[in-house]
Amino acid sequence: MSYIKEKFKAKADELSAEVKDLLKNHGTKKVDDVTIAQVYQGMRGITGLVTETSLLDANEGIRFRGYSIPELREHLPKAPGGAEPLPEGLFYLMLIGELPTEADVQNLSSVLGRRSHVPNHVFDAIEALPVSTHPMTMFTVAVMALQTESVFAKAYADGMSKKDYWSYMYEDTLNLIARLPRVAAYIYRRKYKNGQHIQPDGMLDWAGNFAHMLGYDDEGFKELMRLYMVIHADHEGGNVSAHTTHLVGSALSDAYLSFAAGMNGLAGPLHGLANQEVIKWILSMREELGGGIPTKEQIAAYVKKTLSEGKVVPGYGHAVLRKTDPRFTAQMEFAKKHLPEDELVRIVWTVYETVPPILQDLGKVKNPWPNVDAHSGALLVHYGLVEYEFYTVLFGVSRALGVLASLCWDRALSLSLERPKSVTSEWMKLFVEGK
Ligand code: CMX
Repeated sequence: MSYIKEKFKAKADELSAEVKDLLKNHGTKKVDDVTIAQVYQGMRGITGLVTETSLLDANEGIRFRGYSIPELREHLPKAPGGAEPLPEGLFYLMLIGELPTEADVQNLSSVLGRRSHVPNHVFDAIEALPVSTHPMTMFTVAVMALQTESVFAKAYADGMSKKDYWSYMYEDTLNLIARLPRVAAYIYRRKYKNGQHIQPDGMLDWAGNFAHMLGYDDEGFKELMRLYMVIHADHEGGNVSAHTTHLVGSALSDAYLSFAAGMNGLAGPLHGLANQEVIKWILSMREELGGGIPTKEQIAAYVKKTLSEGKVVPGYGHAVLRKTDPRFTAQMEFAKKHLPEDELVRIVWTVYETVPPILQDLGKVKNPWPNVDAHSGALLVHYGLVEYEFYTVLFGVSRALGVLASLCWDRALSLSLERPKSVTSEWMKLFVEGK
């Protein structure tokens, strides 16, 4: 057994014993009350899940095992000559609960490199789809095709014991994370670069190699990919992609089945697809206004037009956050350092100065501030990755780190099949009448 796996097992055994005690001594203690509004309106704010890897505060934003994004940028190991954290380090932190050393991260990078082989039938499955297929559909099809490689599914079919679930889930998790950059890069090169594929570079880190296989060897882009893969990785357990992965995994579906399900949720425009919607919205605003950087007045008029057409302003608002998303701020800092004069970036910043008061004035939007998706597209366009339909796939590759680390914890803690109670509106009416 590898030392990282052994460490995970030791941590999991410790926490399992604590959870057992917690359930035995306090299992009947109430953590929440639930209102009818919450039941109808997306279960907002109901504490009903346990996710170890990260915790979201409405005002401060996300913390991964207690570390904020600025702290991660400071403390996680970097690539040689680089300034951004390596995503392998964040994965280690989410899985083990401790900051990794340089050696831990190097070890994880080479483990992922060794496990990254993608069987040919996965590429054949992608090739079977029309080139016009949305990249997120290609991505989930490819993940489903990879499911043939699940060691968890094989072990279950052979009759594995409950106490070994965590071990096979761990193996599937590392194998899947290792393979995703190759799969995603294949989709990109097939759809947008005439199928001219680029072989992996085994000397590079996970995100650096991903940038290389996409066809972007600029050091700035590699740094952007490392930061991008870190900030999109996890956002506690209730968001659609994380919750879906966890829910499907609770049926003992393997990591491939569970992750593919989560990715279908990420592909929705109110969740991960918002990153493509933002850049589409900005580009059509710029085109409609005749190019250049629009003024605040022009942006305000365009926002009001968007709202009057019954649409949302993409990249703004959040189900939990109530302040500017620190993932937005991290990208803004990256842009200030590397591309402060970029026109699209300047538009993103002017939109940031303009949109919040307009949304606030609507009186119904709970969070008028930008989320992670409001900034990412402008950075990608700067380095030449202009094919915005692909952006959610980048989000998906990153999100694998968090949701799959969580899936390992789910099996290690023996979390149950998820099965909340639902009622009909008829039931609700009778309940209100006290019947
Ligand atoms: N533009 C216009 N209206 C908005 C809005 C926005 N950016 N954000 C919220 N609203 C509206 C809602 O549509 C809702 O209107 P109705 O009452 O008419 O249905 C009202 O304000 C109240 O919504 P809320 O409680 O503030 O927000 P929710 O928790 O229901 O939804 C979210 C959160 C993210 C879906 C919503 O803010 C939104 O649609 N934003 C734009 C899409 C987006 O950027 N999504 C990405 C989120 C991050 C991610 O998951 O990647």
